Amino acid sequence: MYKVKFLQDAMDVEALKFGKFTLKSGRESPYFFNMGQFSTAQALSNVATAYAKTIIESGIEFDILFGPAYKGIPLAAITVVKLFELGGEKYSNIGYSFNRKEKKDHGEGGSIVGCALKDKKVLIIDDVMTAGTAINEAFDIIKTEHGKAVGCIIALDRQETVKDQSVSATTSVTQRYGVPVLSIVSLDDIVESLKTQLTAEQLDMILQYRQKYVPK
Ligand code: OMP
Repeated sequence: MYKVKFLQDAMDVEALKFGKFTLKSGRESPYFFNMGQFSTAQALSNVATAYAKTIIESGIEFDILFGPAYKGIPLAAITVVKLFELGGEKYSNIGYSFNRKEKKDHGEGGSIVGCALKDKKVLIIDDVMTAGTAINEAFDIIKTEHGKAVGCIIALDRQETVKDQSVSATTSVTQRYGVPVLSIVSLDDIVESLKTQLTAEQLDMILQYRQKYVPK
């Protein structure tokens, strides 16, 4: 139910757009998901609810929710609060943290703001996974900080292959790091839930794109 609501909210705030977009990977996509469009109190509260419910349902055990800069920062902050509101006592001591893009050499110093990652079970939170480049950087940061990455949660799994590979980026992350990748929704969910709201041409472009980049 929260998946359908999340997708409807994404349409309402125009986070989910259809047209012609060039991705970080260089691919030309007929759709794009822009998390930055969730920018008002109610929209953010709904986003946090969808992330928190996905995490709670998974039962994954962790100490810290880590949001890589920049887009992961507000996501970690709002979701950790929502986890406590919805999940209660079990989540009361979950910490949050994020990295600075520029290392600070004065004041408290360091590159991590919030809970230190050392010896902690860390869940990474981010917006979208396409080729997995952004998430790989987050795993590197956690390793450098001597934390233990136990999984990732993203809003949208585009389910795409990484260059030259036969599996999706999310599967490849699971294989490489041995941890689960949770997502609120996937491209399949977009097609299923929104097909009646898309024009025949939009749907056709998305199905062609899925055929080309999403492994069976
Ligand atoms: P990868 O690093 O290739 O997994 O791409 C994920 C990043 O691409 C996200 O963190 C976004 O910065 C951006 N992105 C979106 O925000 N929405 C999309 O629908 C697609 C992308 C993208 O460029 O692939």
